[in-house]
Formats: sequence, C-alpha cells, structure tokens
Amino acid sequence: MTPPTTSSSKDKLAALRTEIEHRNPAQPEFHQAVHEVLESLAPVLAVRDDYAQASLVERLCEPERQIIFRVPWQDDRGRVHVNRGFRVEFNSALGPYKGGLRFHSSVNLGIVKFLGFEQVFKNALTGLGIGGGKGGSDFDPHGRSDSEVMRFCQSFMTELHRHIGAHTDVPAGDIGVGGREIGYLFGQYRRITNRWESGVLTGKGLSWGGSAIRPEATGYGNVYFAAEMLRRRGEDLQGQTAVVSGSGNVAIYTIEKLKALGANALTCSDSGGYVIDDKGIDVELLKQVKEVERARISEYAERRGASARYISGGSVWDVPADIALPSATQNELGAEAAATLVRNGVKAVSEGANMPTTMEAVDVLHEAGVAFGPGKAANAGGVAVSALEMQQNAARDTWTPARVEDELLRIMQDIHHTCYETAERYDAPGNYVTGANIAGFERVADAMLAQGVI
Ligand code: NDP
Ligand code: 2IT
Repeated sequence: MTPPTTSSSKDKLAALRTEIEHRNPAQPEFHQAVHEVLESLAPVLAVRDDYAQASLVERLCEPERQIIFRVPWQDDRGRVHVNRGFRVEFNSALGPYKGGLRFHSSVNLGIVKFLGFEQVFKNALTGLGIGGGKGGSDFDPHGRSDSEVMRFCQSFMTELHRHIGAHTDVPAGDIGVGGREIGYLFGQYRRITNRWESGVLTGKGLSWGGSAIRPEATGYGNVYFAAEMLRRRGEDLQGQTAVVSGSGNVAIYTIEKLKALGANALTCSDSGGYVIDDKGIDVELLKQVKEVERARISEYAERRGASARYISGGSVWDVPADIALPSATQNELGAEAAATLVRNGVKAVSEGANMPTTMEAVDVLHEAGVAFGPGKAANAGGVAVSALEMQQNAARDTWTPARVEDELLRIMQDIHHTCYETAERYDAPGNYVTGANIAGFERVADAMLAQGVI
C-alpha cells in the first residue's frame, strides 16, 4: 500500500468533512469548529498512518454520548415554561468529561457540539487528565429574578444529576452560568443524591469546595498567553493598549490582569453596544455594574464621567489598540473587523471566548503577521483551574491563591510553549492554530489508540 502523503491526507480529510456536514445537518458552528481542526491535521496523518488506520479523526468527531432533555420550570407569576437541556459528552480518553454549561437563548445542539469539540483539544492541551464535554440550555437568564433562576437550575439538575459525577462528567460555568447558578445546581445535586460530592461541579464558592482564582482564571490565563506571544516578539504588555469585548466573567478578569501587568483596556461590550473609556476601563466600577447589580454596560458609561462613552450597536473592533482580546461569544470578529484591527496596527489577538474569530478573519490576521492565539489554547486557564479545583476536592485540600495562580501561570506558559514548538515541528512557525490543533489532537489520539476501538 502506498503511504499517505500530505495531499492524499488532505483529500481524505476534505471527504470526511463533507460526510460530517451531511450527517450533522443544520449545525454550522459545529461544522466550523471541525473544519478549523481538520484543516490542520493533514501533515500529521501523512506521517502517522496508524492514526488513519484506526479512524481516529472519524471517532474524534463523533461525541461519545449526547443527552437532550426537557426542563420545565415556573416563573414568579406561576406560568410554566419549557426549555431544552443538553449535555454532550464528547471524549473521555484522557479523563472524565469536563466542560461548562451555557445558558443563553441561542443554545442548540450544534452550538453545544462545537463547544464540546473545542473542549476536547483545549483540555488535552492543559495536560491535566480531563476529557471534553459541554452542556447548557436555551434558557435566557436576562431579566429573570433570583428565584426564577434557582427554580430553573433545580429543574435542570433534576435531570442532569443522573449523567454526571466526579469520575464521570464534571460541568462548570460558561455564558450565563456563574457562581450563583453553580450554587443552585450544586445544592440540588446534593439534595437529590444525598452525597457531598464536591468534585461533581467546579466553579463552586470558596467556603464549599471552590478554588481560589477560578473566577479569575480564564481572563488572567488569556492575558498570560498574550504576554507569552508578545515575549516571543521581543515585547511585553507594559504600556500597551487593549480592546476587549464582552463584559462578563472572562472580560472582567482580562481587564483586571491587563492593568496589573501595565497595559490598559480601553473597551468592553455587551450584546447592545460597547463602552470606550479613554482613561481605561475602571474594573471595580465594571464589577459593581455587572457582577453586583447585573445591569447593562450603558450604566457603566453613565456613572464613569467624562472619559467614557457608550456606543449603541457598532463594532468594538473599530477602536484602535495594540492588542485585541475577544471575550464575548463565537463569530464576533469577522474578516472586515480583522482588517480594521490590522489597519490600526494590532500586534496580537488572543481569544478569551470560544471561536470568536471567524476562519476568514484568522486568515486576515495571519497574512498581516499578527500573533493569533486560538481559544483552545489561550482561554484554557479557566478549565485548567477547574482541574486544580478537582485536585483540591479529591485531596480535601485548599490551596492558597498564590499557589493556584503560580500553577495557572506555569500551565499557560506550558501551553504556549507546546503550541509554539508543535507549529515549528510541522513547518508552520508562529502559527498557534496549527500548533494547538495538532498538539491537542496528538495527545487525545495517542490515548485513544492505546485504549482500543471503543
Ligand atoms: P458571561 O455570561 O459572564 O458574559 C458573556 C458576555 O458576552 C456578556 O457581556 C454578554 O453580553 C456577551 N455576549 C454573550 N452572547 C453574546 C452575543 N450573542 N452577542 C454579543 N454579546 C454576547 O460569560 P463568560 O464571560 O463566562 O464567557 C464569555 C466567552 O468566554 C464565551 O465564549 C465562553 O464560552 C468563553 N469561555 C468562558 C470560560 C469561563 O470559565 N467562564 C472559559 C473559557 C471560555 P449580554 O449580557 O448582552 O448577553
Ligand atoms: O469553555 C471553557 O473552557 C469553560 N467554559 C470552562 C470549563 C470548565 O470546566 O471549567
């Protein structure tokens, strides 16, 4: 038999992509995530015929298990609502399924599958023994009272509890799911199972099994990753300006760490518009508005004084800055926005969100020589500290914030190094997309190969 070449592997991967699109209709985000990974794998398959023989890519693109369930709940006026719940247990070759829950009106099976697929590679890159999964619901928490959110979470967990466990599947937060929701979910799990199984969820409160630095981890980690990319280019964060999108968990702690490392975030955004603050975003005010009051960012601009303006609609990427950290949602940064960033002299783009940059936009950035950190590497700090939370829970231990943050920094530097080296090894110097996809793939593929056809 003739050994595969990069070009014959490319043809096979293209055919596989077509088949996956056909078998998973109407799931554009899942198709996009698969496309982006398969695009990187031809040179690996060309030298690893054993991967091809074992149909590893085919198996990796098919979730191990997909759970869809009804979530009925009552609002404060007694009206009954019916939402849909999802948990996609994508791959457990490296450890229990691990990944967040997203509550957002846009959630559907294709979105959960894209997130679960990304999570498999991201979790492999952390090196911490966690498989990949994702879940959530099309429940929209905006404007819902605390008790409505609690009743929803209780109903969601009433079904989800039978599928999860510290050694099986360990959910956490994502869009619309933060400390409050994890609390309600954990309470219901404990009540139903009569078990203090702290390792079943991560993102818990500090006094009941949570880890220091977990709320901060994704944003802090992304800033560490951006700093590493800049360091490779002989620069650091000192004095750099940044454009940040989003105003939730990831954006807030991105802005906080940028400041701590001498940079200045000029913007934040939500689905209504964006804020530009000439003095730099005041993170304490942002926390007050978003985390305490759960208000909109227009409120931030109103209270901040003359330095800040709220722009309804518009594109946050129009604001000139040295680095960009998209931290809201998928496909929020398209080719046109990328071209604007390049025109404005951006040096690095590092993804806090999952798949915020379209493939066309990534091409624009690569062509212009901009350092681009893909989410599965750059935002892995959140799930990495989740894995550290699981370690602490298993040992009934509590680490100091300094210890967790040291570990986080080391893990982010290690992920950066792995992606950089892997890209070099596969003749794509400086291409962190290639590096992250191949390095994540190799780790999962080797474990799957060793564990047989299952
Ligand atoms: P939050 O719910 O805390 O914040 C989400 C932010 O993004 C809000 O400002 C929200 O604005 C905005 N947003 C959400 N959906 C849209 C949309 N369709 N269009 C425009 N803006 C939108 O979520 P997180 O900060 O936790 O998550 C942000 C991103 O980071 C997501 O892609 C998530 O998958 C990713 N991520 C999160 C991790 C975590 O640990 N939390 C870890 C790794 C990645 P609005 O209120 O108007 O909806
Ligand atoms: O996308 C992500 O990595 C997360 N939402 C965090 C997952 C986790 O299990 O901490």
